[in-house]
Amino acid sequence: MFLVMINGKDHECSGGTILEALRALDIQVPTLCHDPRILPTGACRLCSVEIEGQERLVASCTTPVAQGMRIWTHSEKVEADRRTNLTLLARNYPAEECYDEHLEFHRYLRQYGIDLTRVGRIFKLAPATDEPRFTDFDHPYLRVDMDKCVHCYRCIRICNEVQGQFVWRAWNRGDRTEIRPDTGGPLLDSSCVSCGACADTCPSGAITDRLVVEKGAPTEWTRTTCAYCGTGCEMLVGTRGGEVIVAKPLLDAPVNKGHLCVKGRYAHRFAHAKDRITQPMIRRDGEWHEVSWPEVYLYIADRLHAILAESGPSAVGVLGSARATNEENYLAQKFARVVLGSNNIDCCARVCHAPSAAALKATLGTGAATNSFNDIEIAQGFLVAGANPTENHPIVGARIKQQVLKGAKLVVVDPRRTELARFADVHLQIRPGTNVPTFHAIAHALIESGAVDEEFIRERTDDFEGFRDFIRNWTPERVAPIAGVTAEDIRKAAAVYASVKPAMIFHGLGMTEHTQGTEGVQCLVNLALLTGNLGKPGSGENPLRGQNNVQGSAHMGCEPSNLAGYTPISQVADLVEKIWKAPVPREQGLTWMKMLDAASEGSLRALYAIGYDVYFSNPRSDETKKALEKLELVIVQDLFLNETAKAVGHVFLPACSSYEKDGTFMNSERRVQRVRQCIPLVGDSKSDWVILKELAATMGFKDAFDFDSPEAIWNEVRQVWKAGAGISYERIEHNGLQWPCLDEEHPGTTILHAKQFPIGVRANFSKIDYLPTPEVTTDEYPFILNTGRTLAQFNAGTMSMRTGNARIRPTDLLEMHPCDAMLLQIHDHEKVRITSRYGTAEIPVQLTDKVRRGELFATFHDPKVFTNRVTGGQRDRVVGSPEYKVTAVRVERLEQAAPAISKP
Ligand SMILES: Nc1nc2c(c(=O)[nH]1)N[C@H]1C(S)=C(S)[C@@H](COP(=O)(O)OP(=O)(O)OC[C@H]3O[C@@H](n4cnc5c(=O)[nH]c(N)nc54)[C@H](O)[C@@H]3O)O[C@H]1N2
Ligand SMILES: Nc1nc2c(c(=O)[nH]1)N[C@H]1C(S)=C(S)[C@@H](COP(=O)(O)OP(=O)(O)OC[C@H]3O[C@@H](n4cnc5c(=O)[nH]c(N)nc54)[C@H](O)[C@@H]3O)O[C@H]1N2
Ligand SMILES: [Mo]
Repeated sequence: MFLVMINGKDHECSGGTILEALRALDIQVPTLCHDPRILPTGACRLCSVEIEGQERLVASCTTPVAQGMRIWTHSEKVEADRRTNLTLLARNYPAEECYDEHLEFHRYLRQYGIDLTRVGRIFKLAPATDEPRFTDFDHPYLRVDMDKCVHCYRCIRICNEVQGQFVWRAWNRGDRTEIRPDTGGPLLDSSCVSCGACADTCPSGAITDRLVVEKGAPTEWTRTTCAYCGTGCEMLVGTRGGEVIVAKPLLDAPVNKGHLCVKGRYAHRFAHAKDRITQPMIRRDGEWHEVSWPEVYLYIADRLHAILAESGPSAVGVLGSARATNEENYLAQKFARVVLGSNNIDCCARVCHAPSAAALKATLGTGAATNSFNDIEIAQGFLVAGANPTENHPIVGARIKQQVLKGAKLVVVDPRRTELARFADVHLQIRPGTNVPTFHAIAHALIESGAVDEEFIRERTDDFEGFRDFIRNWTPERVAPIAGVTAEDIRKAAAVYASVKPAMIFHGLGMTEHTQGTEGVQCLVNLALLTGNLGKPGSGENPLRGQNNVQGSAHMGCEPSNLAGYTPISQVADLVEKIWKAPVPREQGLTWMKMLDAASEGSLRALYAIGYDVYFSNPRSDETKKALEKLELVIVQDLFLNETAKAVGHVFLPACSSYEKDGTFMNSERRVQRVRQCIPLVGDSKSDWVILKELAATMGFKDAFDFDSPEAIWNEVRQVWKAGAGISYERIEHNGLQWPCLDEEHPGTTILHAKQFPIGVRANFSKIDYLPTPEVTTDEYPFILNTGRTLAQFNAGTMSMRTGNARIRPTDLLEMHPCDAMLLQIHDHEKVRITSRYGTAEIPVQLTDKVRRGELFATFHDPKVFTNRVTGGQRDRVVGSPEYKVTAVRVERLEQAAPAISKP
């Protein structure tokens, strides 16, 4: 503690800069170049204060407090200096600007009585150049007018220090200095990722949110959690007249710490899209007819009762929604089990990270990420395998990137040169589908070089000798030709990962969406065990989960074999029956993939798909469609008439977006966070939990579903799921809590397995045989197609395609190596046909050397392209997830008459 005198009064402060001390004491000094998210520079001098004994004023943002300092924050000298500095900053500012209370610069001008019309006349400098200042009024979200720039450099610094994009640059020097994007031209042509951090920090209105300019500043702000990916960013949603205008990141949010990406901040206009369905509908003779809610409930009840009476509970299936809340997913599985009497309940974790959950549960005992995002800043090294976080979990990606820029080591294992791969010490550009041998070879190299943690192996693992014998044959030399990388690089990857402690593993779908998805993840766990990177800060094995609440959806029991808490039915059914006052079915339920098989065979007759566009997102669309067409009743509950509803839907139930509801989401690091209603329900839509409750009541189960709020549902979840019992709504008013959280005193768990695993003190290494996928290239199908995501679009595209993101990324693209394209005479952005053994699609090509020759990468967000017409039918051997990442295809030019066979 330091004793200081401020403005004649004694204070104690705990150190840091003078500015931090002043802010802690609520003593306000103006700042223009300061933002707590970036390093202080002391450039604007507005925060300067007088310190007795020092002749010159000092910038409080860069000067540390010292014992006995006597500080004057508003002396005459200080205030005069501020006035002069502000006047100089204002000299070229447009005199006609109207006062905007949201802009710090405007507030200071007013506070210090600076009249822009006069300043200009007295001080305006002759322009140093004839070139007009940079403007950009064409970007869907940002509006740039550098006439209003006051050279605080906050945009440059936040872009560098938080997002790590380095877009904004200072061009020229002295009075000619001007801030422009890296390409000098419009933002859409630059490397900008539209995260909006620059607009968020700009104090003078030079970079602003376009919608705020067009629609007016929000009048209300509501704290909630982003509804896109599994990162779980908390934000303030700004609304005006019942419309979402813009979101602001929260500084105190543990996940995103004052940052958001293009989707969370801007991609929300889908909620107000003209084609949103807000009235229930029934399809008769091919035509959709609007009906009332009571009518639609009666219709569904009749049809489901008839099917249940004839064919029993195995003939119906329900899919929960990874986009809806925990409470809604809990009710969805309760609906399947109590109302329909069926364990045929699943969610899209099945096609996504079910292999991660299974692998982590089998090897370590808990099917979830071991560590937290806050470990990123502790980790000294990262292994990122089959994940592209700077696009798909952008806040996580930005945090990893910053840590790497500060010196942390990075190994990337991915067939494509992702953005993170460019920052990596080693990029193993392996062939799709070769994770198992690659990670075995890394394990081999770790053991061979002695780079293992012997103490950890001794105390926390079993049968290391057995594993060492098993791995002996998996030499980097043997694996190199299989994976298409050099033995040297494999050894280097092992050495880099083991060279620093602690090191974190993050993995994505490049690990799971394979025939050996679950087993591939088990091989990654081997590496964490060998190097002792488990149970410690900055370490662990962490799947980057997909949607906002996919972790929660499965965890709430939208899973054929597990009830809430991801606990096997046999273990908790008795307890659950007591709480539900209803029997829990014990028959093995069907996974989503098995439901589809059953639909093909005719034994599944009805499907209730909540917030999951199954026809569009499943692989091998033609087969999927054939199976879905056999169903007698397909109920789609969504915001939009999605591809499933259009193709095979019989009933449509209009759900509302997460801006319109209350509840909780569970993010990738096991954190349960609050979702709050920001705008009124649009039209006649309803929250999923209300629909489920009312439908259950119509079907005769009023009592079991008699909840009057999401909180009431959550409190039942806490009774069923022991590890979540301590997570009350009251406790997660801010920031959320990570499970296990056993009671209301429990602080939550940031790091799993610190002292032991739920399966015991020791874990086992997995000895997995490599079984190459049967999906192989031939002369007819010579390319390997890999599929995945892009920053600006999200999954089925139902949401992101209905926002300004459609201007940033209007359609899907097929990444192809320029040499392959040259041989096939394909030009950049030419539309081509890709054909696999399963189907065909037309898609524009993007030439890039991010992919290797012979390999292609397509996104799958645009229904006009329908990439999944091409993907195949192989599944993960353990949990059945589709092999989206490997499909043999050929590529043809559209204008070619005869289908030329293309050889890479
Ligand atoms: N912008 C955006 N963000 C999203 C989504 C979105 O659609 N758009 N979707 C959300 C969802 S549902 C999910 S599940 C997550 C997914 O997030 P990610 O897991 O990052 O998703 P993908 O882009 O599908 O695949 C990641 C990487 O796996 C690589 N890969 C393919 N095959 C292999 C292989 O055999 N081995 C290895 N090591 N790598 C391989 C691909 O080249 C790709 O770069 O993103 C979530 N976030
Ligand atoms: N080729 C290829 N295909 C893939 C993948 C791949 O890598 N390659 N990845 C797969 C993966 S990982 C996933 S997760 C799936 C994703 O596939 P889907 O789950 O089908 O896609 P989403 O876009 O996440 O959203 C599903 C639907 O939820 C609706 N929705 C949004 N919010 C709500 C809500 O609150 N309530 C209700 N009822 N509905 C809502 C949306 O409008 C949308 O139609 O795609 C899979 N398909
Ligand atoms: Mo996903």
